[in-house]
Amino acid sequence: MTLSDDVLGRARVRETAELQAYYERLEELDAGALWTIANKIEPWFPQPRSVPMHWRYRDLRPLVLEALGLVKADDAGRRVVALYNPDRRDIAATVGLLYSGLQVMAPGESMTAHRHQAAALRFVLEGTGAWTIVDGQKLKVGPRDFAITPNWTWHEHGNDGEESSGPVIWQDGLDIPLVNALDAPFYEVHPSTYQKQEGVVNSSLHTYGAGQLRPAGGSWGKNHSPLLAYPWEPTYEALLSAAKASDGSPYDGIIMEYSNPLTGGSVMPTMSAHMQLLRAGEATLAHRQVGSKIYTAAKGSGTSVVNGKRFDWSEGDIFCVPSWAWHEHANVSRSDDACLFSFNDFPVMRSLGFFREEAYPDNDGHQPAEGRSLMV
Ligand code: GTQ
Repeated sequence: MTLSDDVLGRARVRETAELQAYYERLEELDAGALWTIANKIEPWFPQPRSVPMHWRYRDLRPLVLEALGLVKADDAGRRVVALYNPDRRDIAATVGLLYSGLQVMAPGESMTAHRHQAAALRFVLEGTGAWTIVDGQKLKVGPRDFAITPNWTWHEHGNDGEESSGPVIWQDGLDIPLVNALDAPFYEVHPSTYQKQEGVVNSSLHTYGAGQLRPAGGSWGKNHSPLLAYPWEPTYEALLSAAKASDGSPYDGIIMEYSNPLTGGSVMPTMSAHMQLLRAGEATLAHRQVGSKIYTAAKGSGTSVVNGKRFDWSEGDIFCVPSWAWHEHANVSRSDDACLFSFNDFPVMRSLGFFREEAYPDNDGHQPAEGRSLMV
């Protein structure tokens, strides 16, 4: 649908030599005529500079591992291969104002502690020895586990696996481009280089991991989830269990949001994450939302179509959906289920009143209640 700007209510001034001369005089005063740019800066709908992208794990993995021999952890700070949207390299964005990368740590390695205004999340792709200490609390995470590093919390990571257990590769997700766009970044290295570990390993999981039960009394008072790690097994079980009771969403299959157990809301104020189950043979309908999303194939393989671009993904692949882009997913396997992990900036959109969602319209431009698929 193309909307004409040649209407009352939009800027539609015809350029003349006289106006041109006037613009030049304004320019000298570091000013300008709004009507020359009004339609551009107030588009009818989102115009993301990010495009749908697909990064294949089999392409990236060898290069990520190669970094182990090329740079020392202490020199790199974080040994990460960042994923860039082509026109957004200048702000280090993977899509929209979200950043993602693949971090690699060899057995026995550990990184120094730091904190920053950007919030971070991790999704483990491979390796069994990964740990992170967040504000003194040590978490151990394994493949397909999800963990959060809320903004301004001290954090450091490592891999205490045996030589034989191999490197850890996990995916980082941060809101660095958002924080930078708002001119709000701060960064500190830890005064003692490393944190002192407090309490038992995985203490947040022991305390808040029961899901339907929460510690009685007490107060939390922080704007992020007190639960810092979300292991794969109960996540997958929750999806399988929900699938017994419901068909889920026509757009997403069985989809669960990782939530703050105290509020039911998103894990952090700027980013939320989901895990979804696509049953064997399941194909979803197309929809779109205001907000950017980064998907990771956590289990199995499938196909997604994002604004007409088709991505055939398998485990470890990452792809992105820019704001307001149509997208749908399919698990083409007849026998195996597939799971997609994703994270997004929807909490930002929701808290600012920007969030919208719509189903792909039918040929008459109607929004059919049951939706429609673009998959061919
Ligand atoms: O682990 O805190 O991929 O600060 C990029 C920047 C990870 C981290 C990244 C970071 C981190």
